[in-house]
Amino acid sequence: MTSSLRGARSRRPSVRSRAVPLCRSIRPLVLVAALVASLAACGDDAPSTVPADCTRIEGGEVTLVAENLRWSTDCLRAPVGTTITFTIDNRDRSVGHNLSIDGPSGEAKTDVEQGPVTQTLTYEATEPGPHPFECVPHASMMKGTLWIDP
Ligand SMILES: [Cu+2]
Repeated sequence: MTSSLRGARSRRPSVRSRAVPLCRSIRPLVLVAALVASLAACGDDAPSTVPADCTRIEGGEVTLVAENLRWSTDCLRAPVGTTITFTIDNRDRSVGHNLSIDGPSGEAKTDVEQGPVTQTLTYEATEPGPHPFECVPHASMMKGTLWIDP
C-alpha cells in the first residue's frame, strides 16, 4: 500500500512538470473570467446604463416617498445642470429616514428625522453619470440611482 502510494507520488512530478506551464498560462484567464462573472452578478444593484422605466424629473422638482422602509422609486433621471429640489415625504411613523445623494461633485444629505415628516433637499446636478442615493440608516433597502444625462 505504502509502496504503491510512493510510486504514484514519484510519478506525479513528471506529469506536473509538463502540466504546470499550461496551468500558469490559463490561470489568469480563469481568474478574469470569474471576476467578470461576479461583476455581472452585481449588475442588478448597479446598472451601467439608465433603465428604460426610470422616472424623469420634470421642472427640477421631485417628491420621494419613504414608506414601509422603501423609496417610492429607485431610479430618477434629469439633465445635467439641473438644480433639483427633492421633497422627502417620510410616512413611516417613528422611523428615522433621510436622503443622502453621493454624486461625483460631492454629497448632499438631510438629517435623519422620524416620520411622519417632510424634508427638502436641493441638489446641483453638475456632473453627468450615476449619482447613488440612499437613506443612510436603511441603506440596504432604501437605495437608488439618480442619473444625470449629459
Ligand atoms: Cu430610512
